[in-house]
Amino acid sequence: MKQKIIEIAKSIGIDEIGFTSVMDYSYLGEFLRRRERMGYSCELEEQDISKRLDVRNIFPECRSIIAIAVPYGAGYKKTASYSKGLLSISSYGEDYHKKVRNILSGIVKEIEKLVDFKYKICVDTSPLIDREICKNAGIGNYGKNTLLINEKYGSFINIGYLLTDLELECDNKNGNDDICGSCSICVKSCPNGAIFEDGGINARKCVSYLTQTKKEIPSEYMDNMKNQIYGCDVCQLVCPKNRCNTEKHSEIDYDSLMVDLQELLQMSNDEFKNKYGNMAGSWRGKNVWKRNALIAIGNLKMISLIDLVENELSNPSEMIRVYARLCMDKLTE
Ligand code: B12
Ligand code: SF4
Ligand code: SF4
Repeated sequence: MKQKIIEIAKSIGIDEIGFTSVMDYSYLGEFLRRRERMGYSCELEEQDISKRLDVRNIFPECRSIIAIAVPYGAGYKKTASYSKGLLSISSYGEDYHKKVRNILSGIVKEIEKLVDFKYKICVDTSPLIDREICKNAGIGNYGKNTLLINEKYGSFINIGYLLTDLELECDNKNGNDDICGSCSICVKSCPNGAIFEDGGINARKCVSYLTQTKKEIPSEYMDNMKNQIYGCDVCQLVCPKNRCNTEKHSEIDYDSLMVDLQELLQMSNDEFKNKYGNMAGSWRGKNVWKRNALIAIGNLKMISLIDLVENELSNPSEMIRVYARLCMDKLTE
């Protein structure tokens, strides 16, 4: 059955697939509690640690997990723009939640032709720890930047998995291989110093987090957000393990990763949904992007937009008013 599933995946273009029967993740309990105590975790992850520690909490019948990696952004290189906002490559094109889910549904349909089985599809939004499950299934190993790095595609991979009641022969790769050695390029390159010297991150310092949170952003982190409107790619772009990706021929429409800041400030909710609603990065809604636009306008010193920023001082949203004031201070300092 395992071999048949590998062939099914190949027939729909997926060549990185793995299997694990590890259901109990309580071995991560102390690590997760320590992160929380140290203030390194964030509100974008499941807060109830006990829910995260056993796959059977969300799918009691689970016997085997089928994990896949879907590479993205082939050929992606660093973009610079001094008058636009930037989106991370993880938000490029069709929302990856939908894309990976559809691929997993395709695999399910084919397995169902062979056997009756129960399953649950997980991509990003479950309380479980996606990377640990996929690591155990043999999809990759951790880099110091905490990204799961696949041997063939590097870390520009979206990951997802099927919890199933099938009894499959599993790979179960439990150890952590040190794949970074003495390299620490990402540690030195991270704009906010979020990556620890010996690996791991303080999520609350990560620019990707800062572009998504609705909480107050400490002023000392704001300059380092530069003109990011969603996500951050720095620790992946600099990683030598991603040469397999960055050296590919680029087919990327870089314009679609750039945001017209003037337009964003003036957009209605419907206009925002029409233009950006299908992108993974728009999930927090227009006001969070608008807040980030105000930070970017301040960082880029876009004096030409000062009148528009001033209008935002009377925006009904308190968050927008606060960041409009900070932006005005930067534009007039
Ligand atoms: C919350 C969250 C975030 C938060 C916090 C991330 C973090 N590192 O903790 C923020 C907003 C910062 C974030 C950012 C990004 N995210 Co995110 N995120 C999540 C989410 C929803 C939960 C992650 C979580 O539980 N974090 C808590 C920690 C404990 O979990 P973890 O990071 O997976 O921890 C394991 C490893 O990092 C490793 N580890 C941790 N520290 C150390 C230290 C050492 C020395 C070693 C060896 C290993 C190691 O062991 C941990 C336990 O298994 C997952 C989806 C999910 N349900 O799992 C996506 C997910 C992790 N994100 C993903 C992506 C793509 C990103 C971004 C690249 C998006 C972007 N371009 O901006 C960045 C990358 C930032 C980074 N360096 O991690 C992918 C990762 C794919 C991959 N190849 O690894 C995931 C899996 C979503 C998906 N299904 O595709 N994310
Ligand atoms: S995504 Fe950006 S801010 Fe976050 S750890 Fe990587 S380089 Fe640092
Ligand atoms: S840049 Fe270097 S240290 Fe960071 S994840 Fe890549 S190989 Fe590891």
